[in-house]
Amino acid sequence: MSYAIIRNVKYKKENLKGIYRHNERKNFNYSNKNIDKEKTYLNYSLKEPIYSYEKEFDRLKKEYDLKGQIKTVSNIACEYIITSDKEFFDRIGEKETKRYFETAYNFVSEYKNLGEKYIMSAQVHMDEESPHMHLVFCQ
Ligand SMILES: [Mn+2]
Repeated sequence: MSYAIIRNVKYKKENLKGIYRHNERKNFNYSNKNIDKEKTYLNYSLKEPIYSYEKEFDRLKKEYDLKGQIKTVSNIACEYIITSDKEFFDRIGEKETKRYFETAYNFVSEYKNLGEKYIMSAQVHMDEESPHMHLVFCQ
C-alpha cells in the first residue's frame, strides 16, 4: 500500500541559499550521495524561479507589498517535499508520475487561497532515491 507523503519545512532567510543550491542543482558536488548525476537530466520544473530564492523573496515582498518586519529569526519561506514510495512511482510510470506532481502543485496553489504567485519554485527530482518535488513558497 502506497501513501502520498508531504513534509513541511520552515526556513529563515539565511537558509534560502543552501536549499536553492540543492533544489536547483547549482552545486558541482553534493554531500548527498543519493544523487545520481547521470539521471539529473530527468529532473524538471513545474515552476522555475527567475532569481535565487532570496531575491525571489525580496521581489515578492516588494511586488505584493507584504507587510511585517523581517528579523533574522523570522520564518519567511516554507518548503513542501511531496513524494510517495519508489514502488508506487515504478508502478505508475513516467507520465502518471508527472501528473501526480502537477496535481499536487495545483492543490498547494489553491489550498487556503495560498495563491500560485507565492510559489517561488517547484522542482521535481528524479535523480535521487525516489521521485519527489521540492515546492518552495513565501509565507
Ligand atoms: Mn531533492
